[in-house]
Amino acid sequence: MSTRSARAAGPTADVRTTCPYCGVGCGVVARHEPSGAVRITGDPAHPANHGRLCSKGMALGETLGLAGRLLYPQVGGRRAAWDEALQTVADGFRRTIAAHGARSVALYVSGQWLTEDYYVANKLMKGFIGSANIDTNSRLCMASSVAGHRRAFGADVVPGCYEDLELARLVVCAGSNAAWCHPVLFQRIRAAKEADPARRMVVIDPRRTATSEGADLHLPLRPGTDGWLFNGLLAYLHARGCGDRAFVERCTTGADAALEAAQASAGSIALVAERCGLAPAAVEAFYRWFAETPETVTLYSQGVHQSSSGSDKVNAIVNCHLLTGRIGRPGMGPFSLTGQPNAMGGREVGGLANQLAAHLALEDPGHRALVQRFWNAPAVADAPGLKAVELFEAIHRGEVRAVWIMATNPVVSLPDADRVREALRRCPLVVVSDCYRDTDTADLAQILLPALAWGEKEGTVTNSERRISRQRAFLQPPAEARADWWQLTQVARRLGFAAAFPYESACDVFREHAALSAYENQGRRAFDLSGLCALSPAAYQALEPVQWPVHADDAAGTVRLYGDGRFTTPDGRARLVPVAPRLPVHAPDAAYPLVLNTGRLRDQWHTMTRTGRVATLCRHTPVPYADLHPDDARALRLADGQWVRLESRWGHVVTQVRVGDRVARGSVFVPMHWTAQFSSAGRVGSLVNPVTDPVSGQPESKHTPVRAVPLEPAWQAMLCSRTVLGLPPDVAWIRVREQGYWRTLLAGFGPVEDWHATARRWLGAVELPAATGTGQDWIAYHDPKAGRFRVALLSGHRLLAALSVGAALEVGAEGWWDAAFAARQLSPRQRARLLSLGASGNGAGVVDPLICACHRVARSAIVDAVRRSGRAEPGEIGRLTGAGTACGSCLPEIRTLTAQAG
Ligand SMILES: Nc1nc2c(c(=O)[nH]1)N[C@H]1C(S)=C(S)[C@@H](COP(=O)(O)OP(=O)(O)OC[C@H]3O[C@@H](n4cnc5c(=O)[nH]c(N)nc54)[C@H](O)[C@@H]3O)O[C@H]1N2
Ligand SMILES: Nc1nc2c(c(=O)[nH]1)N[C@H]1C(S)=C(S)[C@@H](COP(=O)(O)OP(=O)(O)OC[C@H]3O[C@@H](n4cnc5c(=O)[nH]c(N)nc54)[C@H](O)[C@@H]3O)O[C@H]1N2
Ligand code: SF4
Ligand SMILES: [Mo]
Repeated sequence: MSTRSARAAGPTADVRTTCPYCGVGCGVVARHEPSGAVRITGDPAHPANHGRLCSKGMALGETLGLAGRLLYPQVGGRRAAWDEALQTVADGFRRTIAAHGARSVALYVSGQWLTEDYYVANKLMKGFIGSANIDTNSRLCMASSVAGHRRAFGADVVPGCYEDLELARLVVCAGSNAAWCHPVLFQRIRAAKEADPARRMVVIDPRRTATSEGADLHLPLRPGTDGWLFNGLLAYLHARGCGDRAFVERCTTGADAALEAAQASAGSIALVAERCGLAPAAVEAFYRWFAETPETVTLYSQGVHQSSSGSDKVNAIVNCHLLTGRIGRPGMGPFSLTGQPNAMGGREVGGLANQLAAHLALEDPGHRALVQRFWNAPAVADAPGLKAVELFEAIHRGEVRAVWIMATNPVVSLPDADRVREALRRCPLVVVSDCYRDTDTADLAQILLPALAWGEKEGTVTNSERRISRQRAFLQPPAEARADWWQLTQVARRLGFAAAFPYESACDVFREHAALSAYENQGRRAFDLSGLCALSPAAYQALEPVQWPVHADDAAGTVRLYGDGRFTTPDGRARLVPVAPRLPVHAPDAAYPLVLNTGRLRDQWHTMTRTGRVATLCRHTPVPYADLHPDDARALRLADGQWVRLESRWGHVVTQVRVGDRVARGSVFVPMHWTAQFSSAGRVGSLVNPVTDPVSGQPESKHTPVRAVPLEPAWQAMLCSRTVLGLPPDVAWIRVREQGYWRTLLAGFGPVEDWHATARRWLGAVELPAATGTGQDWIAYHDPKAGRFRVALLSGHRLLAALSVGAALEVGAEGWWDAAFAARQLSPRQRARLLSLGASGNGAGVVDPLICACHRVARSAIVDAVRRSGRAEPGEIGRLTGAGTACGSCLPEIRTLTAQAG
């Protein structure tokens, strides 16, 4: 994929860098073409992806434009010079600290940061401001793994590597939809399975997903019951004599207590099956396969972490690997998949409120003294800071009075998100650093600081297998955007800490970070970059991907840890942790009978600030939906495509319904991505309960009781327009980005007296594209008997906007609007059909989804090809349509469509 750009940084040689999305950490090559375009391809030399990219990576070239970027600092809504903005931040923080103490200020940061940004923020807060009130969106993501790893291994270590997933003969995916969330890694697993079909995959997820579709066994367990399932496995393994007694005795502690807890809670398959809502035979098959397969890897992600017992679930999984000694050796081990590109790096610098830098422990006075000496800091925070959910509570109560939010969008992503929005409205000082101007969080900032984006910034990220890779710049910084580490350094200097913040480049920061990891280490701490302390700027620039620890005497890095049975606890033994499984805190009841589960879609990244700019990525799932089981839908009198209001005790969303058996009875799934920029009430975070895990502080984002209230709109409309149009507060709307225009679906609940006047008000605000005439030309069609009103606004022969209103939604034939908006001049035929949409419309509420983003093949075309070819086989569909022949992210969906036909 390529895009035009005149921002080449320096010579136009290929630049090797790393994808800014998921924790797979794929290598990317950016090439400036003579046309001025930047071509993005996978880096064949990168060990994570060997040249492959998924649909989001392939579309990176289309995210490089400057539309919507935040390009200048702003103070109080007006443009300001950097000096003024930085001084205002520093003064605000200084005044707040003087009046209310160091704990009245906070930083809230992000696993999408580079390690260098993160290091500087953490040092400023914990070493110089002297409070640990820095937390990160990793609290919503990886905190339960961090807690689980530290309890089991004594350090936050992922022992294995990606190759283990190819060597494994059994891959267990617990609470992970890797086919969509870690697509390139999933393709590596699939390829290994295709080469040897005897390899097995088990997927543990209450939902049917693209990951579960191709699995040998799918366990659709009752939400939140993983603790019973893995405790049951531990008890089973012990009862069958599958434990590795020598390993357990020599290398672990706590096995007896863990077994006792497992037997007490999940001593029989019948009990586990009952607790988890699974068929006993399915549980037995899973246990038997695990027992008989030494080369087993258990992958886990948010279905495990985002739970009020997330840390215990992690330890329940790790216990099974410790009992069998399956850890740190080829093809075996527990494997926590990291979400964000630098979720791992953020933990290395101690970005969480209860950590210290370089995997040192905040609660350990010796570690605090070490860091204080190394930083030459006045004091190092000696108490944990506020964890994300607590932090925004403290802002709401007025205890934290100044917050600087960087590279995250908490008004969307935190639970109880309406309260988070209210907290920021009340907060005396809100500073936001972001690359984009219009985000739900930036909307509430008094000070906005423009950050460099991917392709413009320099630094490092660490992926799920501990591999450190460089992100390199290949574009000129636009306007006044600056690196996040630079912004923090400047504020630190203005707060009087110039000597400790001398950095002039990302390389300066990285070397200090590496030196701290080596400082007084002598092999005691797993996180050790002593081999990278002395990199020259040129060597840093050329740094090849490498897995930590990187010891001074072995710069090649470390593929696996703990294979020798020595762990990073004081006694060198791993700990099995007794787990007493708990159900989610809020159970469904008569008032809120459904359980809300939330998560990701294949082609969107979180709050859509980047992927939401790419029309092809928006076409995979154009409209947010609530997935409901057909039985629940029937009982609630909800039909596919109907508008629904979901309500919880914390808030509500309005969305459309998708009926199907992807979810179990009693469950509803809503994607996490939609924001106030894309919908009137689509932020699912406003529904989510703010309950957290007592050990990790991670929120229970996968489990909130809700109810579904069908909405009966008085009218529905589709509005297409070249620019974003403002809409009145009393209508529900969802905005879809299309190529060159916006498509908005609307639902209204009161009568509209005069559609002509209303249409003029809504559509009249559309901005004319340059080089269009100034005259506006309205054409309208009204059929009061049928209740249908259509209007189009043209300038000359160019279409500016169109609206179709009626009792049902009318969206138009596939591709028709794309062609109409792309035309410099509408043909007479197009013009004539503008007002007869009904004749060509499909009448459905949902636009035909794009399954293959690379070759732009819609679902209907694939279904058609399946029907025509009579051969239910993805290769054949690829030959006929091209679908699935580029990045391959859509292959799981194509397999499902062919299987349905076959
Ligand atoms: N396309 C895309 N990819 C991404 C991201 C993105 O935004 N878009 N974000 C990245 C980030 S930051 C992260 S953290 C990862 C997340 O990657 P994943 O964790 O794989 O993604 P999710 O969709 O959040 O949740 C995974 C699954 O957990 C299931 N689940 C819910 N409750 C339970 C339960 O009680 N038990 C079990 N076993 N499963 C349950 C859900 O049904 C869901 O299918 O993805 C990364 N990759
Ligand atoms: N309901 C529900 N909520 C969830 C989850 C869930 O599964 N369900 N998952 C949780 C998880 S795992 C995660 S990781 C979070 C993610 O949630 P967020 O972190 O809030 O989501 P993003 O959209 O990734 O926000 C990143 C922001 O940083 C900006 N940005 C990107 N790069 C840079 C940069 O280099 N510098 C600066 N200054 N800004 C930058 C982007 O434009 C964007 O505004 O959501 C969590 N929330
Ligand atoms: S799998 Fe996709 S999103 Fe993840 S790093 Fe690779 S290309 Fe990027
Ligand atoms: Mo995440």
